[in-house]
Amino acid sequence: MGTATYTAPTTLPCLICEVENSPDAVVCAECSAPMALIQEALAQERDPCIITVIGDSNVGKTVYLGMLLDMLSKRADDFDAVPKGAYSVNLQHQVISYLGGRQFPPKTAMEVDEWQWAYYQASKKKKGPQIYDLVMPDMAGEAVAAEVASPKTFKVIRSLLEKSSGAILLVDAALAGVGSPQPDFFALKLMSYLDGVIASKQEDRLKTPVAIVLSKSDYCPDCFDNPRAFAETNLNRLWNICHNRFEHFDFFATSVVGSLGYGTDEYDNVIPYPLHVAPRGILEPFEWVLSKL
Ligand SMILES: Nc1nc2c(ncn2[C@@H]2O[C@H](COP(=O)(O)OP(=O)(O)OP(=O)(O)O)[C@@H](O)[C@H]2O)c(=O)[nH]1
Ligand SMILES: [Mg+2]
Ligand SMILES: [Zn+2]
Repeated sequence: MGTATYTAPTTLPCLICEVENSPDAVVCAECSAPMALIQEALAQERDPCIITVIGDSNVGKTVYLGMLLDMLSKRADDFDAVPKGAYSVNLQHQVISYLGGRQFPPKTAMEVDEWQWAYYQASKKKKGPQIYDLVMPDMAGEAVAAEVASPKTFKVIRSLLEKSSGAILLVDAALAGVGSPQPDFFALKLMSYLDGVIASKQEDRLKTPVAIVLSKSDYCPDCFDNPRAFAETNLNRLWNICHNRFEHFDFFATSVVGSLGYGTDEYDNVIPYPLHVAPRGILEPFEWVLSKL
């Protein structure tokens, strides 16, 4: 009677969806987020900061995120970033290996349990001891599209966005630049979905920073000269919703490859091959998001 004995927790709440899981689970039973994330977050005793990379299928999320993580772990600029858990390195490893073999990585599977998640501890050397525990999953664009079209199909996406401190929205600048309305409409839908998920009071503009990354800008170099002007002209619907509903947003031109070659696959589809990797504008959006947190 009265003797306090230590008992290990019988369940652990998922970091993303808060559903209780058994401590030896590998992935969350509800949303498939890796439980290693939760163990890691508990060990840090800090609330992790979730930055979500979103965008349509084929906009370049996997390539961008893999490259970003690789640059962070190579101490680009004055960032210092340490992957937590070997699983965090998989995405970057995969993307860099494919690019090194002059290929783009395959498309991300729809199944949530096949997404790669990365948990990084990042800090800026010049800015003193502030540490960010960054959680960044690589989602499939088709899952994002399905969730936006009919909410609750992919609960993990909604939970993630609710918990996100910042978002990086990728928009295909190459498509927008040749006059396709698809990137603008998809981005508009995503922003209005995001608005619905994080809105607290209707009248207030949202404070969550959103970096809009104009991907594949190597196809339209004028993007680099003035990303905002490019967006105002070619992504006007997105431009307007940003101004009306978001307090912190900005546009960034990025590209991962310097030159492309073309070949055909087994079905005679023409596909591009990255002949040489020349990342441009990868860190800027990320750095901007951190500066607004
Ligand atoms: N020119 C150019 N093409 C790119 C660049 N990044 C990606 N691409 C092209 O875009 C395609 C899709 O890139 P991914 O990163 O797989 O796209 P994703 O957004 O992850 O797509 P899902 O996994 O389907 O959601 C690649 O196969 C390349 O053809 C870039 O910087 N420049
Ligand atoms: Mg992908
Ligand atoms: Zn979960």
